[in-house]
Amino acid sequence: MKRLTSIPALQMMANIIREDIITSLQEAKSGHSAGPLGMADIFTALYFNVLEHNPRNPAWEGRDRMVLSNGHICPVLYATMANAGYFPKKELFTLRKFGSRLQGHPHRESLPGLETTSGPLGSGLAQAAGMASGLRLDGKKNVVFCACSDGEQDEGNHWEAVMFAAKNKLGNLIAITDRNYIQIDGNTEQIMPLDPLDEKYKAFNWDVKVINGNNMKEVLATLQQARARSSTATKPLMIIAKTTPGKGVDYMENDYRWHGAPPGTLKTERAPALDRQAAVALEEIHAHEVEERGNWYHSHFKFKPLHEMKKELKVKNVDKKTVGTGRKKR
Ligand SMILES: Cc1ncc(C[n+]2csc(CCOP(=O)(O)OP(=O)(O)O)c2C)c(N)n1
Ligand SMILES: [Mg+2]
Repeated sequence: MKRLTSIPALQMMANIIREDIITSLQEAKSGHSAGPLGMADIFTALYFNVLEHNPRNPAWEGRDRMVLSNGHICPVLYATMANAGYFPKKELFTLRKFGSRLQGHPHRESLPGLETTSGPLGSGLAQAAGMASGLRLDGKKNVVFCACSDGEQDEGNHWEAVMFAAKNKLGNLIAITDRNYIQIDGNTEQIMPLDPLDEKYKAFNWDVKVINGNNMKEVLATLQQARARSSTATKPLMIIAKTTPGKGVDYMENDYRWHGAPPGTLKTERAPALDRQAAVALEEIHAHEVEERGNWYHSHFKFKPLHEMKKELKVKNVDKKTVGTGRKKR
């Protein structure tokens, strides 16, 4: 895996991934916007720098395990995997289509590179802790990462896994909470208060780090240090990443109603007309990128966002003929 090592290159990739999230959601006409956009920086840092993995050989035994517990944010996982080379970017147009390998919640046996099937919240950390424990028992050095959300920590099962991981001193387990303060119906603190979340993990005998999950410099340094410490650590690590839901699209940012809505489907006070929503989202992400770093990605073919590739990929109407066969066994 070729790593992106500079902060500007990683920030640029995160914005390409944001554009690809919007394009795939626009095509699907359903799915989740807020969480995926907020977590784009973290997934970029993981897949383009921190993880030991091989997109051309997804089942490579030496790989780190990346478990996505909050399965509904899979548009960010798919867009990141496509840009990293797990499958052709064109396939992002099949998100949520019948027969696609890119289901609305990840289906492990459909797509090589997925470690688990997810969607039912609260179960991913238990699966990741089981993997970490198994790897330790086998004397393996692989590290297990687990992304989870704040809303899913209303599930009791999550806290059983927290206790199991601490008891078994799983230093090879690194969890990342998307602390965006929203869940399906509103603000997390109004629905089921979680704060002080860092103190809770400390009390459960975990190491804890609180970061700005949209600051690439901080994200990268934290994830690199976390991976480096995991070979000797005797406590699991929780990274509480404070993110902005809907990051990059002004009319979506910090509005919980975009939790499960794609552009073009929801009228809000801040949103433009329905038929302009996807275009405005793309324009805003792109304008921000150009403002920060100039027009870099137009000089790199492989760094092109998906919506600009529609013509050259000859994508017309996506139907069953153009999507994967699904259920590919590994
Ligand atoms: C066990 C379970 N209960 C309920 C749901 C329905 N559900 C899907 S997403 C969601 C909100 C979870 O909050 P969070 O993941 O923090 O939302 P986000 O920040 O991504 O908007 C709920 C209740 C589910 N997927 N699984
Ligand atoms: Mg949330």
